[in-house]
This record gives sequence, C-alpha cells and structure tokens, in this order.
Amino acid sequence: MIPVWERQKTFEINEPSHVAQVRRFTSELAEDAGFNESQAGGVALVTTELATNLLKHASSGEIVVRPIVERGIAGVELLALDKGSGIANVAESLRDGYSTAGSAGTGLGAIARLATEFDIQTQPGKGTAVMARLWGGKIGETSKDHIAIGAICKPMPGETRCGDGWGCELLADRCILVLVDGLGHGTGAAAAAELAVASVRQHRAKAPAAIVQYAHDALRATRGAALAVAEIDLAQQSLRFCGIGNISATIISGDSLRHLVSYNGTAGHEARKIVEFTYPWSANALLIMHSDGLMTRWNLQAYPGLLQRHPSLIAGVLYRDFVRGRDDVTVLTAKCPGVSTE
Ligand SMILES: [Mn+2]
Repeated sequence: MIPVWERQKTFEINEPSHVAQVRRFTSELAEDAGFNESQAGGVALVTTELATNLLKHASSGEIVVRPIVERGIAGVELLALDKGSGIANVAESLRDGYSTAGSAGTGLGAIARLATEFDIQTQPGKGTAVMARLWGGKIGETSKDHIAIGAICKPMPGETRCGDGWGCELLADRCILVLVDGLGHGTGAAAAAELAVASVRQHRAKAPAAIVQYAHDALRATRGAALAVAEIDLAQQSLRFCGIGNISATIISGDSLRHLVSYNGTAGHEARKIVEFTYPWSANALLIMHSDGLMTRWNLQAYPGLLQRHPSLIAGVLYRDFVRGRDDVTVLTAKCPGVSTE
C-alpha cells in the first residue's frame, strides 16, 4: 500500500497538454474518494480552471494534489502555485464574468463556488497560491477548537519513492504530528520513513518523548532517520515537542517566533538524548515543521497576510519559494482554522 504522503503528486503546468494530465490524476483521486458523478465533475472543472489560470496568468506554475480525510469523510485538495505577477484585485477576480486575460472569466469565481473550502494568497512580485478542497460528504462547520493541517511532501527529482514521511493523528483534545526524513533518499529512506510513521501511529496515546523512543527502537534495522514529534494539546494550550536530528520546527504567534529544540542524532542508531520540551500554544499560533529539503531562510513577514491563510496555503507558499530541489522535501503546518494569527 502506498503511504498517504506518497499519494500527493506535483504537476508542472507550462503547456496546454499538462492540463489533461493533472485532471486525469484528480479524477482518479475523486473516484478513490467515492465521489458521485456531480462531485467528480466539480473536481475535474476545478482542476481545469486552476491549470488553465496558471497558463493564462503566470505562463507556468505547479499544481499539487493530495487525497484528504477528515472524520471519515474523503476529499481532494488542490494547490495551484505560481510565481507570476499576482492578482491586483482578488475580490474582482472572484466575481464571475471578470477576467484580465480576455477569457470568459469564470475561472476563480467558479473555483471558489465549486470548492467546499477555498483560500487564496496573492502578492505583487511573488505570485499567487490558490487552495481548493472538495469533499465527498458534509464535513460540517470547522470548529475553532479543531486543528487544520497543511502538508507538502515530494520526492527528490529522479526518485519515485519519497524518503520523507509525515503523519497526523487527530485525537479528542490532542493532535500528534510527526515528520521524518529517512537518511539519504530512495527506497531505503522510504522504508525508514514508513516504519517511523507507523510506529508513531501505534504509540500515539503516549507522550512525545515516549513516542520518539519507540520509533528510535523500531528503526534499528533501518538506515535511520531524522524524526520529530509534536503534540498540540488544545485544552492545556501547550505544545510538547521531541526531536532527533535535523527536522526544523517553529511556532509563530503574532510577531513572536520560536524555534523548537531537537537534539543531534539519528533515530534508529544514535540518540544520546531523547528529551521533550513544552512550549505555549494558543488559538492563533501556527506550527511549521519541515525537512532539510526546504531552505531555512524563509521569513513569513515577507508575506503580509499569509499567517491568516489556511495552513495548506502556507505550506504551499513555503514550498514554492524555498524548496532546495536536490532532496526529498516535506513541509507540515498546523493551526486552528478560522482564527486570525495576526
Ligand atoms: Mn533530507
């Protein structure tokens, strides 16, 4: 079985034939999600509009697609990412009938209408990122005491397997997040990543340090990995974190930014210290975790308003602008939706 993070695919869109390619994949995901005919039609239309918009307005870009599941309901998430000139007037562009590219102009408005969840970030000189999520059933109102996550995971160019992996376990009052970077890349790294995520899932009821200890033991027979586990406790307003090796983790809340501490080592082989740290968490906090496939020099202050956007859009923008491209890359983001972080 293909791990869920490896079911995410990235499509470069720079010529008309690419539109059908990504649509084939999203149609597959819609079928897997059990979408009815009209829901599947919506997915196809949203895919076509997003991909065509990239060609028309930015001349090229990427569409990142993944299957999503929440409370037993399946869905499809699309992110359209470009480094074009940005949209000057989003409200105007969302109105049906408006277009700057001389087309029918149903693009963005149609996407927003068809998607269950829609979000957009656009900035002159930096580009545009659009998120559209379509669900196969009623997901209900996203409550404010609930954690939403975003994830981008992509193998290094030339590899079919991804040596990174991630997981998210939503429990009653807690959310456990894991990000793992298997040593090197390819199948050996993928095996370590898969085993680590499975181990974290199995021990999710425990505290982060114990979860990491179990994963460390489980990875002994593998080539090892960098690994970090975060537990967001909504009732306690705290985040507990434990990491081994190079996984970057940051909590951003308003103007404050806090890097979370991981100790050096390789899970499965060498971990002199497995220590858990507790940090404050609040309804307006954002957690960003990433592997070393993403550069560390990002600064969200260069993106006015981005903190307020859906965590998927935040992960998408960081990936778009800071991917190294010579390694597997994973960006995992978490926050309470519908709550301003500014
Ligand atoms: Mn790596």
